[in-house]
Amino acid sequence: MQTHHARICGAILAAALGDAFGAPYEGGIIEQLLWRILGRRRGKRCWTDDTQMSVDVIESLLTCNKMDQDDLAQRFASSYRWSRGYGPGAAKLLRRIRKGEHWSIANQAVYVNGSLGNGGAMRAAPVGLFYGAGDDKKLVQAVRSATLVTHAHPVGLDGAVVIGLTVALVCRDYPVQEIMKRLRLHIQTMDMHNRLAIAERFFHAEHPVAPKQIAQELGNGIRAQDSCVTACYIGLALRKAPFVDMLTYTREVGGDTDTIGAMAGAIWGAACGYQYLPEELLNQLEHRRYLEKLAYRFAEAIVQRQE
Ligand code: F2R
Ligand code: MG
Ligand code: MG
Repeated sequence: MQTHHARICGAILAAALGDAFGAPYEGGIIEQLLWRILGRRRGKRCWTDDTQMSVDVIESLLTCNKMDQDDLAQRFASSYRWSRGYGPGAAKLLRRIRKGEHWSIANQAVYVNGSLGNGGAMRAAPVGLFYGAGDDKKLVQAVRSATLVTHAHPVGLDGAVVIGLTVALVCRDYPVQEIMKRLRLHIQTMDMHNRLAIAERFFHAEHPVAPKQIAQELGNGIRAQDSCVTACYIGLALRKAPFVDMLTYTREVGGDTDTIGAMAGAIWGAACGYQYLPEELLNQLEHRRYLEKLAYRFAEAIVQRQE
């Protein structure tokens, strides 16, 4: 597998692993008990909404060869299953779309200003990879369009830009300082700028900052401002460490562990490539072969676009 292919496949599979192996630790005791029942199928680790919606994004991009919001909305709505652990607002919104409401109405029907959850960011990596070779402006526009289908709030949109742009830049080996500089150019809310400023301070430290401090200062919650920069920091700061160390660190940060794991995983995978993912974990992943084939097809399509 060529380097660029390996990085694209790495980003997709690492995100799925981060999701499936983070899910048992997400949320409070009730969510964790529920996931003990729902989270295993035929001996495999199930993925959650994070991976399902990323699969929808990839399938949509492969079919339409561009970001098509109407197509995406239909895919999100038809693959929705409560057992994948969707966000409460997202679940309501997707059921409305299923009943025929247009996404541009539904995305402001649950929360007046739209959702600021991290559900747009958790599926932004494939958009970043697909538009990665063009200029940042086009990429950011595509990420915002893909996010808007369910997350109209400026903070929800900014969270997706943080993840989509970071994945695209790390895939092309940009240094951390340059990634931070470019993120600052495209982020529109103070909430996200403040988190980025903290992360930049942490990047100057010699070793990765302790997970507890990350949780306190960057956040570990379900809202975009409490998890996207956190994942960006984890993925970048631990990109030279083994994948399992990144997973353990994410678990210690706690909170929304499946989503932080999925977003940090995408960054880690784009930096390191598929070949560095542990076989032992891949073997436990639900629908591993399907995901690998999809990721490979996606990588082929991206490389063709760029030729
Ligand atoms: N659903 C889960 N995990 C179950 C744990 C739920 C937890 N106890 C909790 O609700 O705090 N995980 C999956 O959901 C996350 C992605 O969510 P998404 O798609 O963004 O959904 P939603 O519902 O739109 O937003 C999530 C929560 O954010 C708050 N929120 C959003 N917009 C808001 C607004 N405008 N004003 C105030 N609050 C807003 C709400 O609490 C939403 O429930 C991922 O973790 C995924 O794994
Ligand atoms: Mg989830
Ligand atoms: Mg989550």
